[in-house]
Amino acid sequence: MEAAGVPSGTKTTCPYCGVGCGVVATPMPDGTVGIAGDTQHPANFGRLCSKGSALAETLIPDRRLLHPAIGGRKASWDEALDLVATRFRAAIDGYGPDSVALYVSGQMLTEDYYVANKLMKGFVGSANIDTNSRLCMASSVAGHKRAFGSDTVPGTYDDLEEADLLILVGSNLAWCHPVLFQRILAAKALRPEMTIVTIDPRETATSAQSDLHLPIRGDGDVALFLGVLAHLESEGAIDDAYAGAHTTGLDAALAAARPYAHLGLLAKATGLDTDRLETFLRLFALTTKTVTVYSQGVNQSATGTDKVNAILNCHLATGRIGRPGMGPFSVTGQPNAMGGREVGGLANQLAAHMEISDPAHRAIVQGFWKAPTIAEEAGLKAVDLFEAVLDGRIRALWIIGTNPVDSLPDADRVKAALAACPFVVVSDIVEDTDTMAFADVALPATGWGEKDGTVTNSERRISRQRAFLPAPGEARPDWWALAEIGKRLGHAEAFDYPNAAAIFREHAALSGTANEGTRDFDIGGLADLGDPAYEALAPVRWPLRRNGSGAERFFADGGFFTPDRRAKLLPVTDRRIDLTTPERPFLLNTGRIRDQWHTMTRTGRSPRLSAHMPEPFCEIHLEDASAKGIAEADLVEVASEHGSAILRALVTPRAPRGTLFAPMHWTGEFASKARINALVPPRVDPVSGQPASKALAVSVEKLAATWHGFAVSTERPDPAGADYFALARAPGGWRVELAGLAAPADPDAFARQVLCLAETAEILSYIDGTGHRRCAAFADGRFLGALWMSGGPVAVSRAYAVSCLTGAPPESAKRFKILAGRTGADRPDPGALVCSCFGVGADDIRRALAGPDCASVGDVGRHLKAGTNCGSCRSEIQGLIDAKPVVPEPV
Ligand SMILES: Nc1nc2c(c(=O)[nH]1)N[C@H]1C(S)=C(S)[C@@H](COP(=O)(O)OP(=O)(O)OC[C@H]3O[C@@H](n4cnc5c(=O)[nH]c(N)nc54)[C@H](O)[C@@H]3O)O[C@H]1N2
Ligand SMILES: Nc1nc2c(c(=O)[nH]1)N[C@H]1C(S)=C(S)[C@@H](COP(=O)(O)OP(=O)(O)OC[C@H]3O[C@@H](n4cnc5c(=O)[nH]c(N)nc54)[C@H](O)[C@@H]3O)O[C@H]1N2
Ligand code: SF4
Ligand SMILES: [Mo]
Repeated sequence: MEAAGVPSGTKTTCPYCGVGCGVVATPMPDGTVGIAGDTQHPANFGRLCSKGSALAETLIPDRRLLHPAIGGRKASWDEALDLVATRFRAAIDGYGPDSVALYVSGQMLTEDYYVANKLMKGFVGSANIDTNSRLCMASSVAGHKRAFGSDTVPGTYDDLEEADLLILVGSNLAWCHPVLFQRILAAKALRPEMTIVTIDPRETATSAQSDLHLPIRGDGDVALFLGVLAHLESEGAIDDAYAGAHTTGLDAALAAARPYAHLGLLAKATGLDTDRLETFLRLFALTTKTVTVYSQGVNQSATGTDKVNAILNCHLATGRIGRPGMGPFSVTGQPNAMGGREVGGLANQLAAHMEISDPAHRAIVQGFWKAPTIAEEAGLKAVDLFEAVLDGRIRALWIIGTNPVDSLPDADRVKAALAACPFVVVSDIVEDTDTMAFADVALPATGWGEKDGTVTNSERRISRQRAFLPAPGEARPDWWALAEIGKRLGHAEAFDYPNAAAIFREHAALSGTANEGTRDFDIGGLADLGDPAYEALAPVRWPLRRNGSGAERFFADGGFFTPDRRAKLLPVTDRRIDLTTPERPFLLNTGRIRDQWHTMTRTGRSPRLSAHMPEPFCEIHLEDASAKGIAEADLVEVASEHGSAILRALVTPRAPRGTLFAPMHWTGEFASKARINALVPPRVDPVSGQPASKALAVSVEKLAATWHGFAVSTERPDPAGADYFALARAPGGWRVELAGLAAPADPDAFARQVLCLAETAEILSYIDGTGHRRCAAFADGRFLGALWMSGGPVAVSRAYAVSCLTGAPPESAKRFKILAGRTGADRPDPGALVCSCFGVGADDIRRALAGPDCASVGDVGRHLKAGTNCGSCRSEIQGLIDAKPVVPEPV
């Protein structure tokens, strides 16, 4: 019972990563939303990471797309939908069904995704629907299917806690699946004998908390797991009973692996030293309860599918699969990567884990949908699909819930493709993404908190996302817009859905149709869920068959979904190639940071999340940096054969020699030139079609900037004219880093422009003896903003400058203090933000550590509260204790 006047919370699911945490959201009378972890949700039991905790800050009206638009002009839904249907119909009639395409997203709800797939494959009659999961999970899907005959994740999160050996391959779990990582650390605290091994070329927040780090050479993973398999054989650790009864291909796989039994060869192929290799091989051979978790360091590779099978081979050969504490575990990135696979959202799938290439499956789906047609062969995979847009084969394209101008490889070519396409529709929640700039028709979608449906997390658990806010403006759910087009294309009955529940029931019924245990994905048991039961649906793991039977795990006793019900071991080979050239001698690795989500359209709205790493950066080893004359905080230009980016150098001993790392997040909206995919070539895995986003050859040079600047402003700053800028939200306004090749002709006018000042603003400025220019602006005693400029990186305390935006209006006598850009002795500088929940900085933590009774992460928590809420920063705190910072700190 809620007390009178206290609003009751809505149980929903976090819209970010595939951990799939339960959230309780409570709209407050003052218009804000209270966010808490759902203590009853089996994914998180009440925990949330920094991104989940900050969800309320992203629910702001700023820049929301609120109504449909045609060519930038406001339009009614009817007008916009009629136009979409007319243009799609014209293309289909004139050029065939394959002349239209959908490009969708693992962030759509299952119900949205189901309707999109049904529309294309059953009613348009083309499989030209692909998804950003192609950039994310495609290699895992392909590897699973090659080995298991189905795209099955066999285990559960409990297995990660129960394992004696937990191997994290190409996964920065501490930052990318933080709550799952916290669960693992909690399990390890209870069972310290549990061993965590991280396999990643870089030192990361995850490797910092592992027992063993294997700093593998990029793409050395196939060789490493061939070495594991060979070692398992030589140690007699193959489970002959399991392999004999439930698998095929063991002999060929062993033959392919045997050369890697030679430690010297293995060391050469992986770049690892023999000591660490021997330790790891011994651990793997001796530990029955082994779980191998893998993520984008595996999937996003030209050898991604082979990496997956090399890992699966080792688990199949030892029978370590489907039993508690054992198994391969592909963690999913997006909140509904799994749901998308369940509905068949990839161009080479059908629906409900059925195969487009199987006539019997096609007949089941077509019959169930009562569809006039059914796509008979796989459609174009993402990279090829955009190539077909560019060369005119695709004449009408609808993009939903993804931002390909930033996230696809060769991203400037994607821009060119969209510019060339006769008709582009974009459904989003934000009005000005880099992709939206190319929309002929913009359709406003309801976002998290406004829409209703289901998502499936990494352990096959289906959870409800529930609405707790009204839809803003004219925003409508994506499934509704898709169904309206289905109706307008003449299929009123097939797309007549009253609500999301009706779509879910249909999806569940299809999964149970003609199944009888022949397909892994079966939620037939949910096909008769009434609307109230759907509304109340508690998190549930599939399979859940019509007869009520389910399965906690798959494959402990075989029962694979291949024709002979045996798994297949594959004789994979190491196809790694060296990509560097004398002109481009560095390898660029790309990935994620703790507090941003992809292209920042949501997390970029949160001042709290934007404070952690507020600029696009590039990690570089200190010896590489010194050889190139690059100092800490310099700006560098990184260039590939496809494009270039300007990034802040973070010089660190943690980066491997010869390799740079840059985040994937920054877009044209937040930075001048940091769209990292402009550099990434469209090189894909030959089996899965997944881009190799983790390795490309680049050059790096110091940018010849003659001036640098930093500003804070209550208004969104206008950086026009700067060769480099990086904008970020801050409490009370914005912050921006600036730089240029030539000094602004009129520095005062430039300051006015950057700070968006009216003529009436009072400006205080001076140039000090070293040529540093400082300027602060006020109106009616209120602080409006300040700009600092100098010849080199600006040495101003960012934390102090940002705090001026929310502080009390300064008395006239104190205004000059702002120009100094440093706190007084009375107010110590917090330093670079570490704990975003409590706003604790690195210098705060160092001061606490220098004092008495403070030596551990727990002590820091007791003194400063840092790390005691979401726990996402605990590895960074440990790094400060070890005097080996996990995150290189900007000035
Ligand atoms: N904070 C945050 N969390 C997220 C997301 C986000 O945007 N921000 N996105 C979500 C999504 S969609 C996804 S897919 C996941 C991704 O989650 P992760 O896969 O954990 O994240 P990444 O940073 O892309 O890459 C992981 C690691 O792979 C390493 N790596 C690169 N090349 C190799 C290699 O050849 N071999 C090995 N073994 N490792 C290599 C990189 O150095 C990197 O540390 O994160 C999800 N969670
Ligand atoms: N270089 C490099 N590139 C990468 C990666 C990498 O590691 N390195 N990782 C890849 C991976 S794993 C992934 S998953 C992709 C992610 O790349 P994207 O999918 O392009 O990234 P997002 O920013 O998540 O885009 C989601 C879009 O949907 C919008 N949106 C949010 N909610 C809704 C909604 O309810 N309905 C609709 N219609 N729109 C909504 C958001 O505003 C945003 O514009 O990037 C890939 N690209
Ligand atoms: S770990 Fe964080 S981002 Fe992922 S679902 Fe949980 S709260 Fe959301
Ligand atoms: Mo992803």
